[in-house]
Amino acid sequence: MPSRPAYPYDRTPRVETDSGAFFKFAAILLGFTVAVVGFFAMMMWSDARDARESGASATTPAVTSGHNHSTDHNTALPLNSFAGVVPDNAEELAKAHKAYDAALPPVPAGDVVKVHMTLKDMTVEVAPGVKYNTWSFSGHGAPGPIVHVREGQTVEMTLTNGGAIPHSIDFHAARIAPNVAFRDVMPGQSFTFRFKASDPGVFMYHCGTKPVLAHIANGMYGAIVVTPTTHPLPKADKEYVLVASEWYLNGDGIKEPASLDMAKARAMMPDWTTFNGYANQYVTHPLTADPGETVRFWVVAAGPTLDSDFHVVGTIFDRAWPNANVTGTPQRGVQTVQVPAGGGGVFDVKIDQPGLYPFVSHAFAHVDLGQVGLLKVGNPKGTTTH
Ligand SMILES: [Cu+2]
Repeated sequence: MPSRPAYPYDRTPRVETDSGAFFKFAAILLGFTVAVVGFFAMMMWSDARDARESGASATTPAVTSGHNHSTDHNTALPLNSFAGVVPDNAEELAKAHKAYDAALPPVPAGDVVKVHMTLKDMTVEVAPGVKYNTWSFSGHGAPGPIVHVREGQTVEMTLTNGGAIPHSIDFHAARIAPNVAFRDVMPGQSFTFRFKASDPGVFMYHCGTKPVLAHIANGMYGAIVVTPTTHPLPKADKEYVLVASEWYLNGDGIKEPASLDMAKARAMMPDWTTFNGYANQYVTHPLTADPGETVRFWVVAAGPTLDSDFHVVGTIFDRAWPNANVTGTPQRGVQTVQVPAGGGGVFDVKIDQPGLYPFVSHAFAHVDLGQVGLLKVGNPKGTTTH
């Protein structure tokens, strides 16, 4: 159990006044009362926790395997933060980590694009040496694969549930009855639905099975880019997809994998925030561009709850399409754009001067927790050219 200072009681400066004895007595009495109440509260909490844990261990083999309510109570109050907790060899592990490929994949040919994801319960790293039990859309961890189609193509989506509990997939790019298309798929089953990608932009997809907070927090999200054809975008030389998200851990994930701490997810107290699922991965393995190239970022904030305030340090967006409204006129000369949880944004930068340009969520707690990367333009001095 963590020891927290009993703030503010032990930090309140002592102020002596002339009104003297009564207030001193009252203060002592109050202090005594607080201590007694606190003691009994602690005992009750401890009993409740023991009861929960013994109950949970008797009925639930693992928090990854089901909708059991033990996941709701892994951490009792006060909530423990594991922010920034990494093993000693974190730097080495970060270098060895294979970064999620942020490059926008090409659009498949044909009128119908078949997408098949086989869902798998798996352990991934969300930061160097920090393991987490995810429900992964495709056996690659989180986010799921980048889906790229052209406006007007039909997406034929098949979800095979290789996990232990029901899951589903909700595409924000679709206009479709959710009770039909986004329905739960039972373990071992597959389900196929189609939708026409008529609205260009970058959209989130995610599991929509209840509790959605838990399913998204466990890594069930990704991005689909629908490239516009009716009103094509200006040419870009490099295109990258970034999915911002946050992780809520019930342990540090170092010796054994962490699972979801639902209380922290509800309290919006993440341990790590990431681009493409792993803290700081593009700091160690920067995205690249040549000087003078136009770089396009397709950004989704998956949450589950927090927005991402997208900003590239050392430059200004040449074009920004807030809310990924790519059929509209882009904003120019914009510094930071909010990408709402469950929403997207598209951002062009054109950088002439070689250097290392951090891209961040400028809500800076996010940077501290890992939602930062580097765009390496050219071969700036002082960096390797691997
Ligand atoms: Cu799910």
